Amino acid sequence: MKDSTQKTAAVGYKLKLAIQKSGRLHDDSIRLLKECGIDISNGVNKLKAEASNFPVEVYFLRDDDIPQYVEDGVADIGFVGENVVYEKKKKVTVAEKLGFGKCRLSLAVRKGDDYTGVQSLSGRKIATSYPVILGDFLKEKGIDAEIHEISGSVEIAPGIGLADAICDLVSSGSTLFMNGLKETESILQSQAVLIKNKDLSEEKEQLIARLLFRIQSVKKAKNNKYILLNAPNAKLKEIIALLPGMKSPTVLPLAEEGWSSVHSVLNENEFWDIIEQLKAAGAQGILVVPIEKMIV
Ligand code: PRT
Ligand code: ZN
Repeated sequence: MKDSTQKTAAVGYKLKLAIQKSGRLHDDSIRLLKECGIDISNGVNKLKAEASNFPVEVYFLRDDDIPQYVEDGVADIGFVGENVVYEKKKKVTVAEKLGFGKCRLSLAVRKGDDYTGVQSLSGRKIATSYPVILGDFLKEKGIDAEIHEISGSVEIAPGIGLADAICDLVSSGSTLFMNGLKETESILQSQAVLIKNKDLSEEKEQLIARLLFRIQSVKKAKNNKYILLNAPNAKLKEIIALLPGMKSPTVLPLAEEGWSSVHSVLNENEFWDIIEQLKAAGAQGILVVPIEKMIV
């Protein structure tokens, strides 16, 4: 791996990656690169920074500008929220969901308002920074409402009489709560994604494939846990049947006669269910260990 990285870098192919300069996606973007073994010098006050151990140059930009830069080929790829990608409607390819920056774009009205469904918004004024996504949603639902575009502090619009409803990003819901609003409809689930330019050279596509391979290994590792347990040999068959593993579990004899150590990998979604069943089947000394990278 290392040799081919150096070779590729030596012939001059380098990926240009755009990430958010500062804001909610910045730290997680840097962290993901680090988990992929890509170290960049701290470039918060710079326009760009270079990785020392992967042929990539990182550009620090405002999130709203990233789809345009990627469409134009100023950057080859970018990390940005799906909400921005769909709002900007630029010609880029969404290549991978990155698992951070999760939020939803939702409609909200004042707590005391009557709301019996989206049709309640007919003829009403909705404040948003996402006029394109909201417009498409209303059109699809056949609702004729007025969209009032504002660039920030959307949540205060109903309180100051600027709008009857809002359409904004929500994560914990506390901003809506503090402004006396209630969420009525979620119109888009969003997270950070890797977007790429539609017309890249074969060499750049190969670099992106290597980066995606690393990202997928990091994501898989986060969703899985390594599990070690002791089992009486008489119960081994039953216990092994409960474990999915990457192939089949590893079974090693313990120093104590009649017992074995069983090692496997469990997915986070089914984790607690399986642990309970393992205990009931006679497993003891269960250890659960995080996995750093998972190559399958
Ligand atoms: O300066 P720049 O233009 O780059 O940044 P920005 O200010 O436009 O964006 P920023 O940093 O606020 O958000 C970047 C991206 O993070 C967004 O485009 C989303 O993809 C993602 N994201 C995830 C969020 C949220 N969660 C989020 N909660 N973006 C904004 N919010 C805001 C929301 O607008 C509302 O004001 O947080 C408030 C609601 O949060 P809760 O927790 O109170 O519900
Ligand atoms: Zn922005």
